[in-house]
Amino acid sequence: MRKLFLLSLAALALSASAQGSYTADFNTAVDTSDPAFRAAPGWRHLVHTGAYSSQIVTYTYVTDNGVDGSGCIQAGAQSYFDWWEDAEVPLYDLLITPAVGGTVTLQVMKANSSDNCFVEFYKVTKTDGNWVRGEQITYEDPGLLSIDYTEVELTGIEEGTYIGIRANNVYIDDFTATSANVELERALTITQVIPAITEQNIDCDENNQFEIKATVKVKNTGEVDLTAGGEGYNLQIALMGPNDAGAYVVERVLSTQAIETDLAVGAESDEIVLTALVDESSIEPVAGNDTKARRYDVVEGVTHTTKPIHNYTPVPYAPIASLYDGMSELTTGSELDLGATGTEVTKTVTLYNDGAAPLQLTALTVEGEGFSTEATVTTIAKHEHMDITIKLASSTPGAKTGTLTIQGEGIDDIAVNLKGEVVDPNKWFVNFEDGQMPNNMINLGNWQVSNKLVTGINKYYATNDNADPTMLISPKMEVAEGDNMSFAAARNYGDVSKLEVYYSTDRKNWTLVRTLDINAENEADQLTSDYTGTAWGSNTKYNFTRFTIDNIPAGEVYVAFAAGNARIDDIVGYKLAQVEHDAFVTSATIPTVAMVNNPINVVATLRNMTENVEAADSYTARFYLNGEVVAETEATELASNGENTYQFTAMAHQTGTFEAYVEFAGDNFNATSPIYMMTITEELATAEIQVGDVKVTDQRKNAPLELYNNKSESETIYPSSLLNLSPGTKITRIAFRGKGTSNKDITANVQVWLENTEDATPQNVLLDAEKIAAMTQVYNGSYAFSIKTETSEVLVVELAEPFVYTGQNLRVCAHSESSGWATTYFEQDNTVTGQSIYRASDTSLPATFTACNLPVMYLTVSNEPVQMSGRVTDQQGNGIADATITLTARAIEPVEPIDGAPRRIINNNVTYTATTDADGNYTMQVFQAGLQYDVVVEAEGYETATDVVDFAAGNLDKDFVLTSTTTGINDVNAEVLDENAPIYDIMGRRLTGKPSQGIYIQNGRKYIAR
Ligand SMILES: [Ca+2]
Ligand SMILES: [Ca+2]
Repeated sequence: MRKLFLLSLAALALSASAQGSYTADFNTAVDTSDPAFRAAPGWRHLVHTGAYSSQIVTYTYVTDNGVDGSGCIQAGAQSYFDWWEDAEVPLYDLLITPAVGGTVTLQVMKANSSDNCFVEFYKVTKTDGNWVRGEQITYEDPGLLSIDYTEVELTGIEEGTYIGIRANNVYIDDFTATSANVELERALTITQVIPAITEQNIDCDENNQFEIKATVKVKNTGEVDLTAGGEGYNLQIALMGPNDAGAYVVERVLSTQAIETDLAVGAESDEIVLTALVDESSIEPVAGNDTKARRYDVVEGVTHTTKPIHNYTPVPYAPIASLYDGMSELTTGSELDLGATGTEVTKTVTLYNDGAAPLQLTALTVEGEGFSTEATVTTIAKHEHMDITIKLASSTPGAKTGTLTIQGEGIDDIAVNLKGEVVDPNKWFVNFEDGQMPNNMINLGNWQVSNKLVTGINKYYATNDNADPTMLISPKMEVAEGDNMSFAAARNYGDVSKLEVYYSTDRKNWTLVRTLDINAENEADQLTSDYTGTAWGSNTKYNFTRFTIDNIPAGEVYVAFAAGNARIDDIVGYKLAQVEHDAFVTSATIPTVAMVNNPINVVATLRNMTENVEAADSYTARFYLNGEVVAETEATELASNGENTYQFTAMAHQTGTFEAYVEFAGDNFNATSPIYMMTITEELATAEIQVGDVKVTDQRKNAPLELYNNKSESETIYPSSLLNLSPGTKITRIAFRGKGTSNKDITANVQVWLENTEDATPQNVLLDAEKIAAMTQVYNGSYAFSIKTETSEVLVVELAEPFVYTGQNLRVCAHSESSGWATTYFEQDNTVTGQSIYRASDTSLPATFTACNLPVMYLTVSNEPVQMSGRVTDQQGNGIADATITLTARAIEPVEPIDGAPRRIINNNVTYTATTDADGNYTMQVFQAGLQYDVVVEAEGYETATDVVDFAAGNLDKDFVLTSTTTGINDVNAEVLDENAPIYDIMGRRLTGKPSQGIYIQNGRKYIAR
C-alpha cells in the first residue's frame, strides 16, 4: 500500500549529497520504543524477534554519547535466553541503511567491557515488499574499544546496496558512504473520525439523497513534509464492502476533498469537515442482507489507509406506515379484538410513519355495526405517529365484526378486522377491568386479578398462578333451557396449565362440565400455546381463546372455574339470580384428631356474599360433632360483603370417629363448612421428659441423623435407667433438638422406629431387614427440616398411636435420604457411651456403623392418673349398686350466656364418671388431677348427693352415704335450700343457670322447670 517517493537529490537539497559525502549523524532523536523504528530518515528496519514480543533487541537513543558528545544509537544484545531450550538464541535485527555504494564507514564503541560487543554488516534486499538478510559483508576488525569510538570501514560496496547493521552491545554513530540514494517515505494517518449522525437510520431529502458528514484529523506520519496540492494529499468518503476474504475494502468513492493545509513531518491537522451527498437509489444491499445498511469510511489519499465513519441505512423519502396494538403489529387481515362489553368499550391503536417523508392519509374509516372512531385523516410527519381510538357501542347485544381501513398517499392500504361482543345487560358479565375480584365471586384460594400479562383482549384478568387448581365460584345463576356461557381463557407459563368448569346447586357438590388443558387431546379443549410478542418465561403473553359452556342444565346453579396456572377473562352468560341474603364459609380449620377432656379449637370464616348486613344474633354460629352442637360462639354483625372469623372451643367426652362441621344458620341464610372426620382418642395425662444431658452442641457426626450427608442412619439404645419411666407409660411424641451453622430448610425422606428391648447396646439392627420389620415404625415419609442457628426442635415425631413402654430399654432407629444437606448439630450427651452408632454418605451408605454420642431425646409421655375410689352406701351402711359418681371440673368456664340467657347449654368441662359395683364400690381414673371438681352421686331411689373434691394429696378415698326417697322426683317447686348452689342437668353436667325448661338438680334435689 505504501507509495515510496524516490527522492531526487538534485531537486531536493537534503542533508546528504550524492557523491562521497552521505552521512547519517544520528543527532536527531528517534523513538526506539517502536521495535520497527528507523535510525535516520530514509533508513529502514528488519525486525527480528523470538516467539514472544519481549524477545527483541533493545535500542536506546543516547543524546550525548556519540562522537564528540553528540547523539547516537545504543544497541543491546542480539540474542535472548530460551528457558525451554536452556540456551541463548541469536537474533538478527538489522538497521537498514539507504542504498549506498563505494566506501562505507561507521563509528562504533563497545557498550560494556565484555568480549560480547560487536557489529556485523549484511547485504539486504527487498523481496515482495519484505526486507531479506543476504550475505555478510566482512571487514577488517579494527579492535573495538569501550572508551572511545573506532571507525569500521567497508570497501568496494556495489552501488545501490542496502546494508543491514547488526549491532550487538555497542554504540554506533556517524554512518558515511561514498554514494547514497535516500528514499524518503510519504505517509498520512487518520487520527480522528467523528460522525455527524450516530443513528443507524439516516433520512433522505426530497431528492432522495442523504448526507454523510464526519469531522476528521490527520497526522503526517511519513518522512517528508506534506504540502497542499501534493499528490494524493486529500481525504475521501467511501462506501465500503467486503472483499472475497470478508475484509472491508473501498467499494466506491463518494466524495474527495483536497487537504488545504501543509503538514510538517509529525504534525497533526486541525479538524477537517468531510461531506458526501449520496443517492439512496445508488446504494445496494450487501449480499445476504435485505436492507441498505452499509459501512462508510474515510480514506486518505497518500497511503490509502481508511477509518470507519459509521454504518448507515438510508431511509427513503417516502411514507412508511405501520399499525400497532401495543407491541403487536396489525397488518391487513389481522384481527383486533375489543373483547366483551356491557357498556361501551374503546381500544387505541397507533399508526406510525417510519419514513423520511410525511404520510398523507387519504382515508381512515371504521365500518361495522357498533364500531366507530373519531380519528380523521391527517398528515403524519416523518417519524411521528397518531393514536386511533376505536369504540364499540353497547347498543344491540351480540357478536360484532367490523373493519378499520387506513389509506394514504404512497402506502399500501391497511385493513384490520375488528371484533367484539356487546353483552346482553341481562346477562352475567365479568371482565375484571376495575382490577378487583368481584364481591359476589368466591375465591377459594390463590386467585388474583392481575394485568401483568396484558394481552389482546383487555387489561385485567383473573389468574391462579399456582399449579394446584382452586375454585373461583360465581354468584347464583339462572340458567334457561339451551342457555350458554362463554369466557376467554389462557394458559400460563409452565408444564401444567389447566382450567376446569363445574356447576353446583349448593356449592358443595360439584359437577365437572368442561376441562381445558394445554395437553388436551381434543384441540377444541386446548389452552393455546400461541403467544403475543416474545417468549419470555413467566412473562410470556399467551393468547386468550374464547370457550363456550353449553352443557349446564337449566335451573339455579353456581359455576366454578378451577384453574391451575391459568387465566380467565370476559365471562358472559346466563343471568344473575336475585339473592337477598347469602353467606359462604370460605375457610374452616377443624382438627382431625382430638382427645377426650381436652379443648378442641375450631376457626371458621364466613363471608357475606351480598350487600345486605346480617345483624348480630340474627343467626347462630355453631360447631357440630357427631350431630350434636358442642360449641357455639357469638354471631357478630356480618357487614355488607364482609368477612368475619369465628372461634369455637369444644370438648369431647366420648372416643370414636365423628363428623365435625361448622354451621352458620339464620332465617336469611344457612352456610356450613365441609364435613370433616374427627377422631377423639382416649384421655392421656401428659408429661415431657428429657433423656440425656445436653453436653455437646457443636458436633455433626451424630445420631439420630447426619443431615450433612444425603443419606444417614442411626441406632441408639436408651437404657431404662436413663429413661425413668413406669411400665405402661405411653409415648406420644419424640423430639430431637439441635442447630446449624446457618438457617437452612431441606426435605428428606425419613423413617423412625421404636422398640422395647433387652439389648443393652446397639446391635446393627438396620443391617437386618427382619429385625427392622419387627420394630414399630413411628414415622415414614417426607420430612421438612428447618435448621436454625438457634437451637430448636429439628426432628419431631408425633405418634398417631401412642407407643407403650414396657420398662425395658428403648431402641430408637432413624434413616434419612435427601438430595439436600444441612450442617446439623443435634444435642448430644457424651457422658453416656456405647449407646449410639451411625453411618452416613452422599452416595452408598458405608457397610459398617461408627460409634457416636448419645443424642438427647425429648419424650412426651402419659402419666399414671390419680385414682378416686370408695363406696356408696345407704344410711344403714348397705352398698348401693349402679350409683353414678360424676366429676365435673370447675376449671374451664362454661359458655357465656348471650343476651343474659344461654340459648344452648354445652358441656365443655372436663368430666369423669364411674358406676358402683354390686357392693357399692367404685373406682375412677382422673387424668387431670390439678383441677377442682364438683361431685354428683346419683342412685335410683336415693336423694342425689354432691360434694367438691381435688387431688392435691394424690389418690382419693371418698365414700358417700345416700338418703332413701320414696319417689324419684322430690318436692317439685319446693324452696331451694341454697340459691347459689351449683345447678346440674340430669346427666350430672354442671349448668350455668336454671334451664328454661326440663329437669335440673340443685342442692341434691331434682326440679322441673316449666
Ligand atoms: Ca552523532
Ligand atoms: Ca379483562
